[in-house]
Amino acid sequence: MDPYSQKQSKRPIFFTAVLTALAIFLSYNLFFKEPEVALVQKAVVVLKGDSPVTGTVTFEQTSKGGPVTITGDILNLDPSSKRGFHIHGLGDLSDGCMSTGSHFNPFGNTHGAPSDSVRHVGDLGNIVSDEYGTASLSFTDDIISLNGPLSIVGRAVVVHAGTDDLGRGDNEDSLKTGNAGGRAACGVIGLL
Ligand SMILES: [Cu+2]
Ligand SMILES: [Zn+2]
Repeated sequence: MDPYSQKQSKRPIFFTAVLTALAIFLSYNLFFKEPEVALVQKAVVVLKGDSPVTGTVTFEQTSKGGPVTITGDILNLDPSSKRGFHIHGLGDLSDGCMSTGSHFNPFGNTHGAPSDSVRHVGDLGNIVSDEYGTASLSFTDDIISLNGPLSIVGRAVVVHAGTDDLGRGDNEDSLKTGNAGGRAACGVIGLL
């Protein structure tokens, strides 16, 4: 074989390789690479309902999968009591707090305490009021998020009229609602 024809025969292989690499690069970028979206770092909810309970609660997250810090004050609760505090799945207040659905539960788990490995994503336990009926919140949660599929933005916070038994009530409802009773106040979580 003469050198000229040998040189020519390598060209199609070279171009096929370049085109294949290009196709892989483009399809990776089009279909697999996560688009970079700005991190949601802060959200807020204003609570009210068919009871005197009111409040404002702020959520903060500094990295995508990192813990969420929850701060705020909730007023006019029963003095010195524990009251159920959850993220419910829907941001729908068309029928007041009743239309916010049940506890945010994307994994189909049973109800539990915030520290349980099996819990609803929305299970934030109880808030505790002082002798004046004020609960000052300052805690973190590792499960809820302001970003990605576990984002609570657009969903609701519900403060209940009773105490969440954290799934330890030894009855069927305990593993669904924690027997936390009526919905004293609620609000939709929005961007801040
Ligand atoms: Cu609830
Ligand atoms: Zn729950």
